[in-house]
Amino acid sequence: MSILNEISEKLQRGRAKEVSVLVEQALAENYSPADILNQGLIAGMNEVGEKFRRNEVFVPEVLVAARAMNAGLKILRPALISSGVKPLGKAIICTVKGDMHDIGKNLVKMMIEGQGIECIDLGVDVGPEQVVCAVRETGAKLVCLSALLTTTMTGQKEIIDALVAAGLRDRVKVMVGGAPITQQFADEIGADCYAPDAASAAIAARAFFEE
Ligand code: B1M
Repeated sequence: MSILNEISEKLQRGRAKEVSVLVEQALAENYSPADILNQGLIAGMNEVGEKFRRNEVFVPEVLVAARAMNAGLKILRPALISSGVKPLGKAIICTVKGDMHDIGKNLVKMMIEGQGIECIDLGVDVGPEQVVCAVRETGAKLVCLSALLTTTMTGQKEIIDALVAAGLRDRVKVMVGGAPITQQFADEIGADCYAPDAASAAIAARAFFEE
């Protein structure tokens, strides 16, 4: 079994420590951080997601797998983020109100930081007021909103509406993403950009700051 398959397997079984060790080993063996991420960690998490959908595993198993994913990401992080780059600017990132999913957000954050953009992470379950305050306090020029549930995706619109009401909409670009989000939804709620994955989110973020 290749080391990337092994990472995926251990992640699915929630073996956080073993995932960390294998990620370290893969980096030492010169596997690219992108391959470790996509073919190891994300592949494993996708498998867990499918099993969860088919009711073959339940929330506790998903949680331990998520912990293993975050443990692996922690090791991978320095390799994903290029060092010594002068920040292009500041971005705010969060998962919207009512939504606790943060693995995708954390990935997007890492990839955006990898583009030399300082990323202020407000965490999960974040409402419009918190985002408005953070934009005022930090002067960030980009707001990145993640939503993983069909029931919370409207939280992205509420934040955009709040930015309009606070007179801040012209000062920031808003990027949205997350599994249920589409380009059509992004257009309907007045977002500036939709990114389907962390890599395209990072490219779009860089493009905003270089405009
Ligand atoms: Co939840 N969950 N979950 N869950 N969970 C999903 C999302 C679900 C699709 C599973 C399923 O039914 N197949 C389903 C949503 C159904 C729907 O609304 N359509 C679901 C559900 C129903 C729930 C609960 C309601 C379950 C329950 O309690 N009955 C509950 C809700 C809790 C809450 O948030 N209030 C719940 C809870 C949980 C856990 C806590 C157990 C755990 C989260 C742990 C954590 O995040 N710390 C969890 C997990 C892990 C998942 C799955 C299995 C995996 C999500 C994930 O991390 N994927 C997920 C099924 C699946 O997606 N296969 C599922 C890996 C991650 C890298 O992908 O987050 O999509 P993703 O991010 C991608 C892109 O979407 C994009 O880039 C990322 C990387 O390329 N992206 C952006 C994300 N944000 C972006 C922002 C951007 C741009 C791109 O710009 C700003």
